[in-house]
Amino acid sequence: MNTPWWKSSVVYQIYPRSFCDSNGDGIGDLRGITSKLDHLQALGVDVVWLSPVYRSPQDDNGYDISDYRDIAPEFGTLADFDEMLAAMHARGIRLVMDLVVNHSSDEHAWFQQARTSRDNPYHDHYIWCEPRDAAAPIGSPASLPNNWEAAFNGSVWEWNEPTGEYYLHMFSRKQPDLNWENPALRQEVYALMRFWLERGVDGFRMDVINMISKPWREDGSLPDAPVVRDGFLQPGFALTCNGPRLLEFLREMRHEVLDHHDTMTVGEAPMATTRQGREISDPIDGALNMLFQFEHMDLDSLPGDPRGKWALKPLDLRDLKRTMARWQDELHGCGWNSLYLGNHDQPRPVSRFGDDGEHRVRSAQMLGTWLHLHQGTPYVYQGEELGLGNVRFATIDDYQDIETRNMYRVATTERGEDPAEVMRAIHAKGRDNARTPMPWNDGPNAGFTTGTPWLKLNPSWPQVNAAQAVADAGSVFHYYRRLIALRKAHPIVIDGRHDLLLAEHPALYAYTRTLGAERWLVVCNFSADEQLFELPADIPAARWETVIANIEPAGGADLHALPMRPWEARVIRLLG
Ligand code: TEU
Ligand code: CA
Repeated sequence: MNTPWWKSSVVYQIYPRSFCDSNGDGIGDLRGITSKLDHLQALGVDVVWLSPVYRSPQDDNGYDISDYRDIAPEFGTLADFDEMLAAMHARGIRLVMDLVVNHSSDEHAWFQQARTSRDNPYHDHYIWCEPRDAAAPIGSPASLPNNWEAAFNGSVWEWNEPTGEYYLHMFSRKQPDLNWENPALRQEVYALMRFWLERGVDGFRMDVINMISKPWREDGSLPDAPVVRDGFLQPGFALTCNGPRLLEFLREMRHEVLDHHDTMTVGEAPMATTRQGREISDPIDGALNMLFQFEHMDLDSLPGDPRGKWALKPLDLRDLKRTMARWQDELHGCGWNSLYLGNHDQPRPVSRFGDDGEHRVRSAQMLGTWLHLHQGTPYVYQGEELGLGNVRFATIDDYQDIETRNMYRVATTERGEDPAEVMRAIHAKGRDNARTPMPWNDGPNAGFTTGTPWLKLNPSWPQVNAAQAVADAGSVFHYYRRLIALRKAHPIVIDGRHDLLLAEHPALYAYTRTLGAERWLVVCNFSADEQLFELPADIPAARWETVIANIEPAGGADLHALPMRPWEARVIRLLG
């Protein structure tokens, strides 16, 4: 059976605003991306996932789209896009666009029309609700259709005077949710997907795609969320993920669009379970090739705390083992996993799971080994191949992200939280950690721009930049290049069965991959202390050889008593 190209591919995510600025306005752009394709080709990636570049007021940095068929002027033009795509394809690199169709921008022509009248043909492209109590003041708890809090704070309901009703926005008030119950809206989405596929694009990453089916009740209302904190507003996210018609809508999208093109699709699915992962990525009855699930992204937050990801908790490695093993084992042979530790919404992995100080390079290489040797399609987020870490800006004024700034305001002014504690949470989990401009060299502004960067650079740029990494044979970059090459050369990395070892060890993470008679052992030390790895007695290892390691292996080692140095990673071929 021939392996689909997206199973053997490594994907590189570009956040265009922060990748490379070609015209000195301090904002990354399409021509900047085209100028850096040598870097991607040297790394050996096969696909680029490009975060949104469509026309947008940039309220949520492009995840609020006002024209799905045009390029935002700050990123360039459709001609620049075509030139970039041709240059990628000429190098054998495919392009996957970011499809944001749970919501549009409020500046989209559809919404501008929809909000004028209940009879407007575009009115039902969006989600409207009457006040719960018509006599209550607009915006008051008695008036609001339910108690859901938006992801970026405040109610999910915004009043629209011309039609005398509220519209739903799970994110910012400038991101009205689209009404997928409306077949006409769904056909609009399929048409815009065809527009990009016919332009040569190779697939889509689908933004919060598991939120498109809302939990409507018979009476046409959306139920209140459970009360988990004082006050009226409660987190509503969980009620809108994995709704009743999700699979139906996705299968329709596959039938209408995806089956007619050779595409790769990955659906962003907060709160997805392995069952949903299996259902949606089932090659026969499913709809998408894989999901971005979030279980491993929630392990360092206090479970059930209404502050969500901002309620910090140290990671227990055994939790990571349990969740990763479940996703590996339950999708093996029937679905497909994405593999990621970072993206534009998540803090930098080396700061979150490794050591961004003394052992930055080694721990970044260990994390890359851990991720890339699992079964699935790995994603490298820009800067991860450099071992780029988090930033710790001094004040909230240095942060740009709407999610961070809104949370800071509400936490410190409405909830009376200590600003220093809130800044500590922002340093650990803020999305701007991943959005600092890509450092290319040790010249002015790290070669990102000749102007003033839209967001401050990570101050590590004189030491941590692409030119330095490419020149240093021991860098994260060259180690990632070798990891990516492994996937090309060895079918076991693509198709081998995963088996977790040492489930209860608090610092060593070990698993095997087995394909036919071949078996590989992956051992990673997720700690700053030396650990002793002891291969379980039932695994024969009379002969073995190291496939790749981030530290030169010590001679005469015995797998049944193998010292693992701080942040050491080793991939071993067991020869029986
Ligand atoms: O993110 C959806 C999502 O779940 C985020 O709210 C994420 O969980 C959170 O930011 C983690 O702190 C997608 C996009 O990736 C994100 O950039 C957008 O802001 C969001 O949807 C709305 O489009
Ligand atoms: Ca620019």
